[in-house]
Amino acid sequence: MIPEKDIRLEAGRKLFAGAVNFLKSSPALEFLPAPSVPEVAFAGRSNVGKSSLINALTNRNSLARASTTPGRTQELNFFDVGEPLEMRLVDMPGYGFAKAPKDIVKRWKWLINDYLRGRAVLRRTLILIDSRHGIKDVDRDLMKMLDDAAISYRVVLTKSDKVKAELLQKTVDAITTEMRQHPAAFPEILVTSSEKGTGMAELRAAVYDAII
Ligand SMILES: Nc1nc2c(ncn2[C@@H]2O[C@H](COP(=O)(O)OP(=O)(O)OP(=O)(O)O)[C@@H](O)[C@H]2O)c(=O)[nH]1
Ligand SMILES: [Mg+2]
Repeated sequence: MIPEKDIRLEAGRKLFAGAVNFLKSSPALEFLPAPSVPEVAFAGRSNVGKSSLINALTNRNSLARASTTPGRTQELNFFDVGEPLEMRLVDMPGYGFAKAPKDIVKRWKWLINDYLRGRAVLRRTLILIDSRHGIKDVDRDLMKMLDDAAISYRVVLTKSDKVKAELLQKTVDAITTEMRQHPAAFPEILVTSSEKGTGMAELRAAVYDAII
């Protein structure tokens, strides 16, 4: 018999083996695509690696625009996955970007919060956390909002290539413990590096799990 884990990994691989296409950018809620297929959203602080992770996950170099400058992604970007269409990935603007103008920060915050709270087809939000920095209070604010609204989310550590194995394990343990206190959080976290490809097979399986 094929182990359950291998079946999940294969399903995740297949999901992203076919077509992946940019659909549209939505600067405001009235421009969202029709809520016709399941969605998985990528949220996190500015520069945490959301766009890079979408590129690594889909094996495309520049599907989502990444940049060394925080504040690169300014709208909700939708990507169609599968042919026929199976799901959408949503790349979001970052939060917690101290240097951005106040009115822009406010606009992004409302856009992110309104989308996450109101989107019926949203199956899971992935909250990306930089392996070097761990969870910050802005991340906790988002988690609290999602807990209160009973919207399912899961933590994904990014840039794991930037920290030594021992420290990484400590961070994983601390975050796993913290996540147990959050009612809407998926208990197991994922560790990734878009740079090295670490954790991509697991992340594809996690996206597959969220939409079935
Ligand atoms: N070493 C390393 N660098 C990474 C990794 N993922 C992303 N980066 C770098 O981090 C920077 C930010 O990446 P983005 O993907 O643009 O981050 P973002 O979260 O989409 O940023 P905003 O759209 O501005 O919120 C870029 O310089 C990336 O090359 C990783 O796994 N390892
Ligand atoms: Mg981005």
